[in-house]
Amino acid sequence: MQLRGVRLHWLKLPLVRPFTTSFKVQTEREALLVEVAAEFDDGRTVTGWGECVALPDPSYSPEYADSCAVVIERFLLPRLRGDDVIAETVGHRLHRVKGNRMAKAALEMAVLDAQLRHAGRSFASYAGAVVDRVPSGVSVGIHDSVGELLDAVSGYLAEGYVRIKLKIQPGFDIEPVRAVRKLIGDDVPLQVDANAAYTLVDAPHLRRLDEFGLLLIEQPLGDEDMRQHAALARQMATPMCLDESIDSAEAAADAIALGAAAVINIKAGRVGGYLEAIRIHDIARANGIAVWCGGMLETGVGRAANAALAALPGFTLPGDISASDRFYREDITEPFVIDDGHIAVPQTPGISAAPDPDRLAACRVAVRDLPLG
Ligand code: OSB
Ligand code: MG
Repeated sequence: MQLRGVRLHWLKLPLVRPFTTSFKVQTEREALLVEVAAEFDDGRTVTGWGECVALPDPSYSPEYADSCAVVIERFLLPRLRGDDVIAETVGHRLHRVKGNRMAKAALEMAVLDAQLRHAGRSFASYAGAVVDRVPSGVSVGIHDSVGELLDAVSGYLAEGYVRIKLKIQPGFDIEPVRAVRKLIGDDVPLQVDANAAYTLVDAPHLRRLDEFGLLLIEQPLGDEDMRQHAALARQMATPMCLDESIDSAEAAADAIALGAAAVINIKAGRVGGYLEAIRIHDIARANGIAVWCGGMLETGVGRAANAALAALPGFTLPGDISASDRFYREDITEPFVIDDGHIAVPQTPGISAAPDPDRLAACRVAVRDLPLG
């Protein structure tokens, strides 16, 4: 294919309620979408969509939405000139640009979307999905009081979510987890995510989480602290799961070899794209390491892709793939709904769900057509 047009859309969607993590309070999602027009050898031009998962500031990752926009325009697009662009070689063509994986992922996703739409093939079929619906977990933010947290968790359980993930931070950890475990009983899968808020000196404190029968503890230590995570894993019974630390298949292989990860949270954006995400799935599966699909408050555009990725056989734990209304009163695509604790795997051609033009226009705060050179 040949890229004939690339357009960036900056959107703002209000959240149904604030989402607080150890690093930030979010009250709205500032989303960045990549739209490509791809012309194929048969003369057909097909539109593809990608969602960039970067946040508006470098609080979760070094990348942020505007850095991604600049990198896409200045450094990535010039490497995708010519008529021989295919999704499977985008990663290779962009390899000399270091890092910037969220920017790369968004562009590769848009190219792959166009390619699959042109071929009339769903991403689920392309990637090797083995189920047509995936269990739906919910990520619950930090609350001002344990009482408010319990109300939130009760509400999500009533909606059918099959797994609860609690955000924790120093000062909001042992007692909230104890209270939630007591509320939900021993049978509901429960896990925690610290978003890198602790250090290894907190090991004795974090060990107190072992009594709650958690599925896993996600990224307690810093992004670069692979060896420290391995040390902490040896001191805890709760399985160690990495998120921020895993930015590539190589990092996943290292984490597994080091004993730093018994479980991996896979986010395609964080690792440079859905194709790298599949490679991490394959490495983990070959090593008997469980993976699950993380989320970044995606709009329906990216949520569609996550639901299909999570249908691969190694995704043996429920993902952060909630219904659209977990975050948005109105999504920009057909909303994803929770049915009997599950989200349906999209079977339509492409990897993304295309945004509704009216919703796109209503949520858009900026748009830019990028020069193709
Ligand atoms: O650490 O998994 C995380 C959201 C933004 C940034 C980081 C994380 C999260 C979540 C939300 O936990 C997951 C979701 O989209 O449901
Ligand atoms: Mg996380």
